Formats: sequence, structure tokens, C-alpha cells
Amino acid sequence: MGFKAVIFDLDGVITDTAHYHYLAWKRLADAIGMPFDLAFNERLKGIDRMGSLELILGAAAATTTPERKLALADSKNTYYRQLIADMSAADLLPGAVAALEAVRGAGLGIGLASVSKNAVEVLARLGIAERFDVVVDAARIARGKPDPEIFLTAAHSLGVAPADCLGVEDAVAGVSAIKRAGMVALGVGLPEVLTEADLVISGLDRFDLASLQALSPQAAI
Ligand code: B16
Ligand code: MG
Repeated sequence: MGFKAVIFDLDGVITDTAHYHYLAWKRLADAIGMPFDLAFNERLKGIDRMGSLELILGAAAATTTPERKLALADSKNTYYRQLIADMSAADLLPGAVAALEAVRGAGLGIGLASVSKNAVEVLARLGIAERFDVVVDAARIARGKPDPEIFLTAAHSLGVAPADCLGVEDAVAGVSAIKRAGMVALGVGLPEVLTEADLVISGLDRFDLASLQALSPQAAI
């Protein structure tokens, strides 16, 4: 017995759109004179668009009108969409397709949990949409990561108990969402950043399903 499903984050796990999000926010922050760097960007990973803008605005958020915030968020999305316009299967991160094939080959369910409103388009550009049994994006949830809603919705749609799911995330907020959902969390990135994860690998090219199954609570029974 082991996991019955694996639920993947998109940005930063399957493809490096995390970098495109950074470039788009950087362009916006420079335009409005707000400080922004890669370290700050780490806090935005997995956080939805408006939540990210609030963090960038900081104290200025309280004096910025909702209309202005919407316009700023739209500008960032315009920059972002320019960056993803030319994406293709060449933008899949190393090991991504092999990991999806390993999970499929083992007969496990495959879910996607992305708070991005552009997730469906990115999946289509990468040519991997049909590899997922369930896709949960911003359109299907009320609360973004670190709330567990997105991972719980994916598990429910897959018909699998949360405890039988492995969640895969590159963001601190995403790992937190997985743990709050009662799942095992596989971090993708740095162990010193993803401290809440049960195990951290550097990328999906290190995704070894057979050894990961040992992390399942079922494996200990
Ligand atoms: P959009 P994920 C998240 O996607 C990104 O990590 C985060 O940086 C971004 O702000 C968020 O999507 C919203 O994206 O502006 O396209 O709606 O990591 O949950 O796949
Ligand atoms: Mg991510």
C-alpha cells in the first residue's frame, strides 16, 4: 500500500513560470517605484495575483484604491502573458514528463493544483493537459494557498482521501497548504526554504516514485 494519487503544483514544479512571474512583478514594481528582488519574490510563490500585489505594495496597500489595484494587477498579468505567449513543450522542467508517466504507470491518480488563472493556458502550451485526471485552478477555489482548499478539492475530485495523496510544491505557501490538507508534502527546491516539507528534492528529475512510496502513512502499516 502507498499513495493513491499525486497532486502537482504547476509554476516552479512542472515548468519555470515562477521566473516569468518574477520578471512580470519586477517590471511592475520598477514602474511604480516599489523595491522588489528575488528574495522578496520567494514570498510570492504560490500566492494569488491580488495577494501578491498587496505584499508588494506593503504599507501603501492601505491607501491604494481597489480600482488602482485592479489596474496594477492587470498590468502585471499583461506582462506575464507576453512572457508565456511563446511557451511550448520545450519549457517543461527536466523530469516533469517522466514523473507524470511514472505516476500514471503505477496506476495512481494525477491532479494539478495551481492558483494561477493562467494555468489551463500554460498546460495547453506545454502540451500536457490530457495527462491530468483533475485540474484545480483559481476558477474552482475561494481561498488560495496556504489555505488547504485547492489540495482538498483536487483530492475530492480524484476520489482519494487526503492522507493517501502526495502533494508536490516549490512554494512555502504551497507546502503549508499540503500539510494543512493532511497530505504528505514533497518539496521541490531548497530544504532550508521548504522547512515544512516531509522531503525536499532539487527538481522532478529526482522524482523516484518507488522510494517516495515509503513516505506514505499506509507504508508504515
Ligand atoms: P496568475 P502555482 C501561482 O501558481 C504562482 O506560484 C504565483 O506566483 C502566482 O502569483 C499565482 O499562481 C497567480 O498566477 O497571476 O497567473 O493568476 O504555483 O499555484 O501554480
Ligand atoms: Mg509553484
